[in-house]
Amino acid sequence: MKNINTKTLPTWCPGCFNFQILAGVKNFLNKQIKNERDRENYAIVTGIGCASKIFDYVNLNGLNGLHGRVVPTCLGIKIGNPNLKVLGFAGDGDAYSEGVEHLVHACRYNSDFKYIVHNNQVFALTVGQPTAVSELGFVDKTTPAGVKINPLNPIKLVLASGATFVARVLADVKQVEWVLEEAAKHRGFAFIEVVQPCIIFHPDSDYKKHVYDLQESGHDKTDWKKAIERALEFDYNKLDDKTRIPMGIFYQKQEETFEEKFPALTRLKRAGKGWRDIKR
Ligand SMILES: Cc1ncc(C[n+]2csc(CCOP(=O)(O)OP(=O)(O)O)c2C)c(N)n1
Repeated sequence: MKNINTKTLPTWCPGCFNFQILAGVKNFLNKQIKNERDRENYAIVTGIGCASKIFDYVNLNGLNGLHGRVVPTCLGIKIGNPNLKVLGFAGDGDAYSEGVEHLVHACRYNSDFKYIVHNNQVFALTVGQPTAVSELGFVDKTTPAGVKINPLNPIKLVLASGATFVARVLADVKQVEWVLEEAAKHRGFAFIEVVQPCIIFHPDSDYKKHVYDLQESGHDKTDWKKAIERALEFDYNKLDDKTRIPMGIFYQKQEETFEEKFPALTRLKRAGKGWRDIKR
């Protein structure tokens, strides 16, 4: 992992599930990156928040940008050099509250980058305000009477918006590594939600007891209507005895990518170059 590590010590809380995500990401990159050239082919983009600190712990070129703006930054990089393999990371506040409009269009555009959302159902770095996916009744100092608005269902949203790869996994090293490998094989936009309970501001509500594996259950990931049905099984509200949370790949379809729609980008792709390498 020499190439992938940085010298920066993580400032996440001891025991934070972000460490599992980081380890999964590093395992994935370690298999993909064999030399300096491979490393140069990757770019990392993050927003702001605990999740986004991953930027400092992975030795890749990239941009630690603005809160809520991971998606347009990834798209900008792809337009600048469609050959780069771009990984975007955001918290749920970043992805679903501040930057949700970009997510809708990323699904429509189908640009070939991978978007990983660490969903802890809370604005963690700013110490616990509810996000768009906090459950009804969630209480914090800013919301003492509890959340009164139903949470957004991101899986339903991205499916409805035309995403071509939709997955949800737990913040577990092996699951993160697996889903990144599957997403890497996909040509086009990949939406990956990682359920990552915040041990301080939104503690683990026993997700592990409620999950089941979509692929083991025989789910047909090419069937969009079935994917929607599975998405509706969990509404991000409080878990009860009957709650079952599907995990794995909900949907996958190969479609023309954003880059393939524009001849100039296709030419760059064929030439293995970015704009800055082209003499004008
Ligand atoms: C435009 C903008 N709005 C608000 C903030 C303040 N802010 C910084 S981190 C953060 C919370 C991030 O929460 P989330 O994206 O869910 O990530 P987490 O910390 O939970 O991993 C907020 C609201 C900011 N930096 N910029």
